[in-house]
Amino acid sequence: MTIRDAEVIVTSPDRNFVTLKITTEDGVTGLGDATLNGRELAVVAYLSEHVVPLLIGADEARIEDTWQFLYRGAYWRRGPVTMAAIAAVDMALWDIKGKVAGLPVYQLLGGASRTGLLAYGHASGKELPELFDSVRAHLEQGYRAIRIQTGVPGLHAIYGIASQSADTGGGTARYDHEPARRGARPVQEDWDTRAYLRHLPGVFEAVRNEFGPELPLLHDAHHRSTPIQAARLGKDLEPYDLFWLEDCTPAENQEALRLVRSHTTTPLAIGEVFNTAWDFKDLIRDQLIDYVRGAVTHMGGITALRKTLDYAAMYQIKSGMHGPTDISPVGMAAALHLGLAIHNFGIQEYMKHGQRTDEVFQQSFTWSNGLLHPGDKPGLGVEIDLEAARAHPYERAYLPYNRLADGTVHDW
Ligand code: CS2
Ligand code: MG
Repeated sequence: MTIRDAEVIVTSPDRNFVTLKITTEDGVTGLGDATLNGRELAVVAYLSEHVVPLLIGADEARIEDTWQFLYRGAYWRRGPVTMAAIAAVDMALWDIKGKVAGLPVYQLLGGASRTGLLAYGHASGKELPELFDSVRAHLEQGYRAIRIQTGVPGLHAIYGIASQSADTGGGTARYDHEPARRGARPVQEDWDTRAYLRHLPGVFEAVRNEFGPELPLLHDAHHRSTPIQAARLGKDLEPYDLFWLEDCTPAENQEALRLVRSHTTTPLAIGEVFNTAWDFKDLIRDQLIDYVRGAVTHMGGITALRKTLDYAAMYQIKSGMHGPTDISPVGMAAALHLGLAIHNFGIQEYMKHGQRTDEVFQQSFTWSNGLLHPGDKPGLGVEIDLEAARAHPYERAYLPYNRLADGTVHDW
């Protein structure tokens, strides 16, 4: 068979999503997620101008060869835009291969290695009472692991916390769908690492005192500390036995993790902003991390992330696939199929999409008793309602950015 058509679909139910729909000459369709939060139209252009024309007439069964052609044939390699575009093609071809075989993708990847996937949710609160309520709400929803994010005294709007703010009319911006306070121009948030480092250990002591020592707790430091600050944070959090400390320091400089690692035994998760195995190579080889945070959508697809995770498995490093709501239901489904099949699965991030998103994307995954499962529909198990998608046109929405008290731009 060959590819007859490839359509790039942009829709914005609860937020912007970019979806690639490939159709074979026999009418078999496959979906791929190409969503790059805040830079969606760059991927749309890359797909529309430089990928879709090359797919028409290609053999959809040749997934590896197509991946290598799109990666090496472009000459210019790597980067979030290129790899999200390749990821969408890869996911769509796996979706098609599963439908043609009559098997869910995880069966094509070697079958299930577990009954379900441990998931973690995002508890947040500006202060402890609100945070505790959020933890309880997530426990009631069945989460067996919970990420803890709080406000910081003296700071007005920071990542991970729904915030009262003028630009949301004074109402509390909804965090539960993704980083709040997004607009057609990047919204400025504030940051003070020393205040954060002073405050956070006390938050985890209070959470442990309230919820006990067993509950797996995670925290996302979101790239904001220097290596030595990250080392101090990891050390200060050791008494609270975190499941992981995420993005403790910007990791383009992979050497930085060597310094952090030398000071703390707190498990480290890195890589949601990475897009190829090469970004992870030294971190894995030198065992500087414990979890690979790569997302199928950003890492070039199932084919590429599987290879990265197989390499990580040699060092007993596990998956911790990125799964906020800016990973579409298609990208999430791909993560669940891959996570079910690999041996070194660690944990899956799971922020529930909104109702409008669920109306656009018909999904077949299950979430019960704290575990996710991709379902057994052939392929990825997700379909898109084009009419519903068209009812939610794209709207420009950038992620916030940070400035320090002296006005210096800082990692968000
Ligand atoms: C966060 C993300 O979920 C996480 O771990 O780092 O919400 C991140 O802020 C967004 O995906 C950025 O688009
Ligand atoms: Mg993160």
